[in-house]
Amino acid sequence: MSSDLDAQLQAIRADGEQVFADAATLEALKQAEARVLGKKGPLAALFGRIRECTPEQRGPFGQRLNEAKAALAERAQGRRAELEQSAAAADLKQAQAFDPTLPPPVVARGSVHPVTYVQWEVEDVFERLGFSVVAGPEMETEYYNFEALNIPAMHPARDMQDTFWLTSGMLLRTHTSPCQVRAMERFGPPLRVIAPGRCFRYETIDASHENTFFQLEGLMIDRHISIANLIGIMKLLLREIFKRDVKVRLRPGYFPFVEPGFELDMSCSICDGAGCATCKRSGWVEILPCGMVHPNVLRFGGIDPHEYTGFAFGLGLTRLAMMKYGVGDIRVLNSGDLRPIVYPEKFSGTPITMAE
Ligand code: FA5
Repeated sequence: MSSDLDAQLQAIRADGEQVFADAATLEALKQAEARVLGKKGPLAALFGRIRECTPEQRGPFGQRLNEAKAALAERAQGRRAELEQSAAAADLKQAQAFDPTLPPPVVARGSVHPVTYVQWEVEDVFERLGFSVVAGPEMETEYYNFEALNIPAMHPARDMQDTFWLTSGMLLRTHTSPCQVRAMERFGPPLRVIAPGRCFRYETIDASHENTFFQLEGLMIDRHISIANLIGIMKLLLREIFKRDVKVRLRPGYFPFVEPGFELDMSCSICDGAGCATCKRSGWVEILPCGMVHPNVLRFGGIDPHEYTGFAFGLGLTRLAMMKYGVGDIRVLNSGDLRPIVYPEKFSGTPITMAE
């Protein structure tokens, strides 16, 4: 009986050794161990058959079984060490293939919107002249958008700017001019501010009119401010932005919040003044209305018009971007066209045009 069991024991041991040696992965080894050495394995079954031996044979056979079990466990452990070593070597190889000093892959990130870019340029010019950049709310009160700008409720000038009214009685600001009285109240005279921002008008959209567009308000108040200051600064602005002489014309313009008021137009850079859809065949684009702040507006801002004077302007930022980058249709700028514009360097050189 014992020799039969001995033969089985040897076969199990030889088989186990082979199975462990063949295990190619740690997982395969784990499964092989469970199969050969586990509670339901062939070795455990042989332990159960000790009772079939004669009493004299039991001791030595049990000892041989224990030896075989220990030897197999040792084999499995040896194989595990080998597999762990080769896995670590593979990890190391992979780690060496990763070079943390290499530059990352280039990811296309789009670029700054042309209106934002031109806004930065204008801000840069005015900051150098001692102006501060301020912001006002896009959702405005009737008071700041109209009344405080000398446009009372029944004034016909309210028709100049078709308004998106909100159910709350507030409105989406139709221009950045509400920032004027807000700035006067907040800072008092003397004062130099610009206020870039989004404006909204309920109007028919065409190549040069959007219902959502950007303006940049400018306001300078001090003693002895005159039209000469206004014109000097407007000229400097255009020269700095276009980096060349721009053909402009100044004509009288009516805005209830300035007196006198002007319209500053620039020669259309899409058609070079010949006339096109962007300039409505006139060759000129309205870009920079301006004027001397009306005494009533100064009063609304708590400033004595006998002591202080000032000028204000409302630069059409979106149109300025169109003129600068040759965008013939304003709708392109709100269209979500993500073609990147590569600006060579902040505030220098001419960006690649979006016009096709
Ligand atoms: C005004 O909005 C005045 N608040 C400007 C002002 C400020 C005058 C301070 C005097 C003193 P106007 O409605 O003309 O004015 O608009 C100013 C500029 O915004 C225009 O010259 C034009 O460049 C731009 N603009 C006006 N409406 C639109 C529109 N629908 N789409 C794109 N740009 C527009």
